[in-house]
Formats: sequence, structure tokens, C-alpha cells
Amino acid sequence: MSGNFLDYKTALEVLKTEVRDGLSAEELMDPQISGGLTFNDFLILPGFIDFSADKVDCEVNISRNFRIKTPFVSSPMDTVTETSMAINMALLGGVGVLHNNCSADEQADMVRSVKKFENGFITDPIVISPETTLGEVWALKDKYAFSGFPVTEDGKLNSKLLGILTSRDIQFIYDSETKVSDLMTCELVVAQEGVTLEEANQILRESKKGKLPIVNGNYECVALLSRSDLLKNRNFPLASKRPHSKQLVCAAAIGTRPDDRERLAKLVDAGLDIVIIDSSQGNSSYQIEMIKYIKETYGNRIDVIAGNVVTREQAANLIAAGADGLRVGMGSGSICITQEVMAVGRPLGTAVYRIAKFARQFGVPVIADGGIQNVGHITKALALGASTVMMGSLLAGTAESPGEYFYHEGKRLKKFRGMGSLDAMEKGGPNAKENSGSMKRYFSESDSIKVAQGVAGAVVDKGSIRKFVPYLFAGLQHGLQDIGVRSIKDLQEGVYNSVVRFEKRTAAAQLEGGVHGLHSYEKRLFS
Ligand code: CPR
Repeated sequence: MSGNFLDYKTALEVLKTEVRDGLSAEELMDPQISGGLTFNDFLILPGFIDFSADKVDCEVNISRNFRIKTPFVSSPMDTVTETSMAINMALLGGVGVLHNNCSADEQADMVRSVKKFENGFITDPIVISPETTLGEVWALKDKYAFSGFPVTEDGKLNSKLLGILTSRDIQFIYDSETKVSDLMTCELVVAQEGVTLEEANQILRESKKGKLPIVNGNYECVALLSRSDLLKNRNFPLASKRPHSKQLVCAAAIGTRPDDRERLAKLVDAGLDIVIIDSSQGNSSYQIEMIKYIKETYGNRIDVIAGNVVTREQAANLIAAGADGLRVGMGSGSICITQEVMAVGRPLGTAVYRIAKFARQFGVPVIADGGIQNVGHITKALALGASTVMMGSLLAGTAESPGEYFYHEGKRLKKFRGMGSLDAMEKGGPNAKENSGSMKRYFSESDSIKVAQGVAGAVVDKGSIRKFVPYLFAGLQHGLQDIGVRSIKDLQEGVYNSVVRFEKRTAAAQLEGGVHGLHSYEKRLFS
């Protein structure tokens, strides 16, 4: 090229004289120009990279007193978070919020299982009785692919251990009516409750057995250790644990009715750490009273996350009442028809930005809830000030979500439904009203017609969250690396200082940003 150009060495000096590329977050969110924004409406501009992605620190506060190493939270929905999801989310560095669409005792049992969980021990093994037939054992083996089952007096956990039935015991037996009592091995190597994982592994190694039942003082089976797990036992360096007890952090949802106080007492007794007051419109006298009650009754024993809210005015009421965290989002969830039916709500991006900016002055973290569809949305929600993201549909259909897989038109699916769908409301049949947390979240007792706020559907099998959540984590780290920030803290400081820049996307730009122009393609997200 020829012509009168500036000396290339002055590029950085010249840049300083020009208007900065992109928009600050405040400019992006200017309500006069933008209206309400959500994640697909904008992009974050890339920055400068001088570090590797795996060094990016994603530690955040989920609530005032709980710090976790990944910003991932699973929704309190009955097709998303029960014991298995809560345990695995905590192992992977996040938190699972146990749903309350069940009785208080059932929910407290789930809390207890999460708190009692120790990596490596199977705390809910499938147990059989001496009366179980070989035919039934074959069916169990087909379903769970386990090689052996503990045998207890009444075929349940916490009952006297009588023996163990292994693959070898039944290898050459063909009569399906044969009773387990005639087949099981009764000479057992066991370990006492309280044994550490290391000690138990040592016993298992020396015994050369496949399974090690763990018994209490009454010789009742309370857990199981398996040799195959020993081999694949992984460490979970990011796990969300209490500093002293080393127990996993456990969160659960409750409502705002008087009987929710009794429910909460049971949950706290079972070891609950964080309670989420589950309401689609959290700015109510009921919720404010509930927050105050919890703070007066339990002090700093548990943190209270209040919500849902989408405006600063709503948030201010809950912060003033003592909330330790806020859940932000209304009508943006994948299964949600709230905006369509109730005419209220707010795009999640704007709601998160406005509330997070306000709440940070009081040290109150924000959860972006509803509508998180991919890793990019997570990075954007955090850039707008959220400390964590709550996911429903992204985590539904995994091995750890409740419910059985089924096939439809050749696809392996699991059920997924809104907690304000009629389907969720009807869970528990005629007793649903007493049992159902979702009934309380969405309807009042006096409502004669139940107006649904969500739908029921299905999502495809996503495999285990033990692969999916690490993918989200790695994707987030790469996103932050591209933005040029080494941590979520740096990201948010960069946004508030207008160093991290944004740009709006037109409809055409959104199309350009997606896959286009191909005849066909396969979207594999990670390997
Ligand atoms: P997705 O992650 O699936 O988009 O959204 C999950 C969130 O949707 C939940 O955490 C909850 O806040 C919200 N939600 C669940 N059921 C709902 C119904 Cl019926 N209506 C509106 N929002 C709902």
C-alpha cells in the first residue's frame, strides 16, 4: 500500500485519542434506547489474552456467607433436583437446590442424604431380602447393571445384614423361583459405620471381595462400597463443602405459608445450609415476614435466598428484610408461560444488570434464573453482575435428574415440567394441596380456577452432569479468557469500570453468529 500513513508504532497512542470501541454496560442497558435486553441481544467484545484458560478463577458467592468454586446452581424443580443432582452439583463445585414439591419429611430425607454423602460410599444401595426370587434379581441386574446386592432382613437399607448376593452366587442357577436365602454368601467382610473412605478402601483391597457393606452397631446395613467404584473413584477438587465438617453444601426450597416454618425446622434439623424462598413474585408481605422469621429464628445458622424479583424496587424490600441472596428472573424460564398469561416479567439480562448493580452495595449476591440455554448465556449473565446462574432445562434429562428415561420417535427422553404447570400441581393426586410446594408457589388457596404458568414436556438425554458441568466450567473459563479477564471478580470489576465492552446484535448479526449456510451438520458440544 502506498500513501501518507501514520507511523505504525504510534497505533496505541492514536487509539487513546479515539472513542472506545463498543458500549459500557450502562450504555448497553440504556432503557430509552434498548428496552429490555436478554442474552442473545448482545455480545461481549474480546480483550487481551496473556494467561491460559485453565487458570481462570470462577469462585463466587452464592449467598452472603457461602462461597463456591463454580457459579452453577440447579433449579428447585421436581424434574431437576433431588438427592442425586444435589450431591453431584456440590461435588462439581456448584449447588443443587432440592425442590419442595413433596412432603416435608421427604424433603428432609433428601437433605440428610446430601449431608451424609461421602464420596466413594454408596449411601442408597439397592438392597434385597432373603425372600427375593432369582427372577427378581435378574430384573434388577438388567435395570441397574450391578454385580451384587446386600441382603437384609426386610430387604431395605438400615435393616439387619444377612448376606450378599454376587454374580458368582447365581452364575449357574437357572430356576427363577429360587430364593435369595438359598443362594447368598453369608460369610461377610464388613466395615463399621464411621470408617473413613481410605480405611474402607484398604479393607476392600485386602478382602479381595467385590463389595464391602458398611454396618452400624446393630449390624444393620447403612451403606456399601464397591470395588468397581474404587477403581474409578475421582477426586472432586472443586467440591462445595463446609470448611469444618467437610460435608457437602445443601440448599432447598420452601414456600411462605405457616406450615413452611415447620418444613424448614425439619430441613435445618437434617443439616440444611441455604434456604431458598420459592415464589414466582417474591415482593410480598408473606415473603418479607418469612425472611424476618428465618433470621430471628436461625440467625446465621442458614443463609436465606429470597425471590424471585426483576426490579430494584422488589429487590430493595427483600434486602431490607435481611435476604442473604436474591434469585432474579420472571417469565424467562424454558417451560414458562408467565409473561404470556400474567403480562408481567422482564427480560433476564436487564433484570440481572439492574438488580445486581443495586444489590452489590449491600453485599447481596444475585442468581440469574430462567432462560440459561448455553455456556455463552452463563458468561453474559455473570458479566451483567450475577454471581451464579440457576439452570432447569440445561440440567434436566441428565442421569442425575429425577425420573426414568423413555423413548419417543427414536429419541431417549426424560420428562421436564414447569413447577407452575398443571402437571406438577397434580403430583400426589388428591393430597397434592397439602404436599405440593409448586401449588403454593403459583396459586393461592382461594383460587377456584388454577391458571397454569408453565408447560410440561420432555428433553433429550444429556448423559451425566459429571461430564456436562465440567464442560460448562471449561467453556466459561475459555469465555473469560477471550474477554481477557482472569476471574469472575475481574470480569465484574471490568464491567463496572467500563473496561469490558459490549455491543448489541441486530437480528441479522444474530443469524450470522449462529451456524449457517450448511446443508446439514451435527452439533457435538464437547468430548
Ligand atoms: P430454565 O433454566 O429451564 O430456562 O428455567 C428454570 C427456571 O424456571 C426455574 O429455576 C424457575 O425459576 C422457573 N420456573 C419453573 N417452573 C416455572 C413455571 Cl411453571 N413458570 C414460570 N417459571 C418457572
